[in-house]
Amino acid sequence: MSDIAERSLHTRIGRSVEAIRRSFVDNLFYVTVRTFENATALDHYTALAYTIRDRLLARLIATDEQYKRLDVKTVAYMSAEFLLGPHLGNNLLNLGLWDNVNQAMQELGLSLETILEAEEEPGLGNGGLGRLAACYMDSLATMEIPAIGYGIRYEYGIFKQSIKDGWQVEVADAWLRNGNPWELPTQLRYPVKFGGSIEHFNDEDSCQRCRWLPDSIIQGLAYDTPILGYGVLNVSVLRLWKSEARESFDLQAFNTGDYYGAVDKMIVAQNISKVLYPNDEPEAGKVLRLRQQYFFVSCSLQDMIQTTLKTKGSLEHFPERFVVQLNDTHPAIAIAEFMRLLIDEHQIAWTRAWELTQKSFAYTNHTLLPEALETWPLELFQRMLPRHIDIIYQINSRFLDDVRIRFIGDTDRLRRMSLIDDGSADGVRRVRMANLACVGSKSINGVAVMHSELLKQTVLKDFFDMWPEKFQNKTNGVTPRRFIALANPPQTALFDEVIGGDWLRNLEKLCQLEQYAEDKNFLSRWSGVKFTAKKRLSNELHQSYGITINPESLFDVQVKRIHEYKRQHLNVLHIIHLYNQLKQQPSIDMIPRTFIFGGKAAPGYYLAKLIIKLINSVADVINRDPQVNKILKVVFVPNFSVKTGQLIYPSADLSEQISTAGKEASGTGNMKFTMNGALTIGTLDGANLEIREAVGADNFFLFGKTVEQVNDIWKAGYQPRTIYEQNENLREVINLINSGHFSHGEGSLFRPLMDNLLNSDPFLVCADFQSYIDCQVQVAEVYKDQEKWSRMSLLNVARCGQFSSDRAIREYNADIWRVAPLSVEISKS
Ligand code: NBG
Repeated sequence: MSDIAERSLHTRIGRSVEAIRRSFVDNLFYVTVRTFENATALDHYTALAYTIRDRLLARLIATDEQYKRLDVKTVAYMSAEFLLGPHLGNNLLNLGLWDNVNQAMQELGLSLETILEAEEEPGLGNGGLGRLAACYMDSLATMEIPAIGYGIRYEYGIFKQSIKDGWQVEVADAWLRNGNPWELPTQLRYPVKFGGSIEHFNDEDSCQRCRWLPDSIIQGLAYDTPILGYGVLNVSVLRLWKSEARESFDLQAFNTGDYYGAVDKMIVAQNISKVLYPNDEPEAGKVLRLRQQYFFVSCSLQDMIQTTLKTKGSLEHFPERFVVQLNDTHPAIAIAEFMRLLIDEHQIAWTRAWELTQKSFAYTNHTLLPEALETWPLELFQRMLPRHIDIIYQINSRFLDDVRIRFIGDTDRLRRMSLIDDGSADGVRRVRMANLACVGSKSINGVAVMHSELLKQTVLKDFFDMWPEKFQNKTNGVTPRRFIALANPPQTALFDEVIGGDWLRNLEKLCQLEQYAEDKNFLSRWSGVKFTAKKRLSNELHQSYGITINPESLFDVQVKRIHEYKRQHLNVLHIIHLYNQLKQQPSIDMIPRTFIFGGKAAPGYYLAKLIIKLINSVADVINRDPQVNKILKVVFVPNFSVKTGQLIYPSADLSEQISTAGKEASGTGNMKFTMNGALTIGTLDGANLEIREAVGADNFFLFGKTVEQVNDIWKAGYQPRTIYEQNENLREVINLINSGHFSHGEGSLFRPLMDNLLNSDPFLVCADFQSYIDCQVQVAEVYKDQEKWSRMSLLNVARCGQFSSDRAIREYNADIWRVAPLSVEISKS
């Protein structure tokens, strides 16, 4: 090999500091077209991203080649959301290149930290559901389970939140504006049809067939993002679809001279993958959302079918080649689309097609809130997907025959289980996506023990009666690579030192930390780790927003989507209660606390936005008041995201998990906090239950009504106003808000929220108020004893191993997917 060739090879893949440095400088010039002197932080980021991308390609290719050669069964994780967070740091970690890159940047006089900061994060999800999908992709690769993620390449992700005058303001998230080094464009394209009509006909063998005559056809183009495993060579692919007009778009329009008509159609096609919908809002007429769902599902299934035909020769073997996990009902239309593809396009008979479907799909439910269960107006569905509604009717008719046989004479059950809501409530007939998912799947799971139990007792009870064997629990997990190693380097270094190397892949090994629970020396190092994280956040907040907080104070943190059921307003009521105490008794012995909030409200969710305004208004008054602001501080960190999460989780002393019992399916933030040594104040809801069991009741601050008590309260006829009248603390807090104290005298501003609490209080804020503030008193008591707090914190971490997404993925694989792991190898030659 010539010198030059050897060097170029080296700069592409070499792992040495020198190779990385050279490669970076090359990329800075040849990719971003900047001289070293003129380059910005973004240019540095881009150059480094390409440098790192080059170094992962060999693994990607090797994985692809080995999976293909051995024709392995593959998990297809279908999700409308993947909330990935920044890639660069994660890829450095997983490639084991962190130290060398850090040094290479230092030698160039650059800071790796500043470069990492410059990455735009792909916000292709709303919250926990999308982040879970990202954690699962990470664990699938790390566990060496062949997998592909399928989703949508939204041009605009979840909106960016800024705060103006205390209110949330939404700004479009043009995350692709500066390009995206991590995605590899492919040539994979599939057509997707919409609208029109269907036609039944007999084929040459006199078989009844159906033909779909769509009125438009668009095209999906695949972009692949490599997802690296940690400590292994396996790389999974996240395949996201972008919608396009077909190249030959609407020739007819051209021929008749309607150029602008054709252009309009092209724009309609491109719009499908344009923007992620924020959730937590009423469905009302989101035609585009149904289009998005069908679009990505259709592309993904066509892709899997093509692969199966290529490798197995026949779709009879589809269930041996793929198992499709439906992440909530957003991709549930896949059941009908798979049937259509098998029957209409691959001439498989109905009965066989249905068997193949039921063997291939599995469904995860993520919510108990009835209003969040997806349904689509039948009329809309029919107009957009005429063939699918026909198939759904047929599935339904056969299914209801089975129900009739099982439950003779139970007509109400038939009505409840039907895939079609007959519109008896509001006159609008609807397609029930959860029912479709249940009927077409071999397994149905909830995301925490309690959630899975409640599913069986409530929203999916009828399906449980019918098929108890389909129901499972798979408690959520989160990846410790991102949420410990990347988020909290000092903690990682300490664990490396005392447990040794591979705890990040075997999180249960954290149990070895228990032996230090009585070791004062260690406990003080442990508090030191926490203090470092608190200082880091304090500095960051100071730099970015000019806010000063005291790292010695208790960091009391609630970061998650803003929603009434998550009860950020309960937290605020407690803050005002402390404020009242301080105002009334300035010399009271109160531990200093910094309350940190973060989270986005759905743009159309008025009360959630009013909660944000309330937090900021209370912050404004408290933070300015010299009588209290040495003790209390309130901060709303704008634009909560994966990136800000990585900064905030490690800094928390106290994790607020205070949803009304029975409302939070699992929660995953709760796990991220626990892994970083925060103690939880929480209700018996979602995975809090399992966290409390794991870490020990003594190391968890429990409060609030249980699910049973919540049900009893509603049965007995809940009267929040009576609680208000009887509870002086609550009355003082609510009266102060209503007096306009936090709104420049404008007492009406928070009325809608306060009236809601007093008149209906759908999430039992009043009922849990006293229990919550009592529990907060205990928190403060324990915090006074720093050593005790530190011990409890250490025990939380030592016992949180089961909340790694690796454990979750292992369980999914053992009980649902049954895919054989395969270690990818790269020959040294
Ligand atoms: C959310 C739940 C959370 C859960 C995540 C991931 C939806 C529909 N559901 O409790 O609210 O942790 O899913 O399972 O976003």
